[in-house]
Amino acid sequence: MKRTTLMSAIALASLVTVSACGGRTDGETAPAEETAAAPAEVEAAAPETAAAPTEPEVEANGTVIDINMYTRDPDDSSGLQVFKPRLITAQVGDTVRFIPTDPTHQSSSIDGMIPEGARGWEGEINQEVSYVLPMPGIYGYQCVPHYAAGMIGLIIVEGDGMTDNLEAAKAVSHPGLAGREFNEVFEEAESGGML
Ligand SMILES: [Cu+2]
Repeated sequence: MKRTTLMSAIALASLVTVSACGGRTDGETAPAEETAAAPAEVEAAAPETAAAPTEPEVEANGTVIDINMYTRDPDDSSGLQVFKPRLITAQVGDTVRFIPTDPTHQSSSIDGMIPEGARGWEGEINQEVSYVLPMPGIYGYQCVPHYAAGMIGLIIVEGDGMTDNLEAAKAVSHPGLAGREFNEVFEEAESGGML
C-alpha cells in the first residue's frame, strides 16, 4: 500500500516536471507553469491554442485591402475617429485588414448590415483584424467604442446578389452620429456608381 502510494507520488512528480519543462520549451507561459495542474489541465489548454485562428468562410484570393483606424483624420484635422478609406468596393475572397494606426480603436461588423449567411468579424481594441469577404453584398461595420461618434464604414462586395441586403442594411438604426455618417456613405456609394 505504502509502496504504491510512493510510486504514484513519484510518477506524478515526474509528470509534473515533464509538463513544466514542455511548457517552457513550447514558449507557453502561465498555464504550463502551474505545475499542480496535472496532465488533464495541460491537455485541456491545448485545443484552445489550436482553435485560435478562425478558418475563413472562403479561401482568400491573396488581395488584401488595408483600412486604417485613426483618432484624427490625417487629411482633415476636423475629422475625428475615422476609418480610412471608409467606403470601398471589393471582390469575394479579398481580405480586408483593419490596422490599429492610432490606439483605442477596433472594427466589428454590425448585426443586420452584412449578407445573410456571412459570419462577420469582431476585432480587439488596438489589434489588427482581418476578414476574408465570403459573398457579394453590403457589409457595414463600426468601431465599438466610437460607434456613436460616427466611426463607421462600408464595404460593397461586387457580384450576383450584391444589393440583396442593401435595403436591410440601410434600415438599421444607429446611435448618435453614426446614422448621419451611414447616410453620407450610402449617398457617396450611389452617386459614385458603386451601387
Ligand atoms: Cu474607434
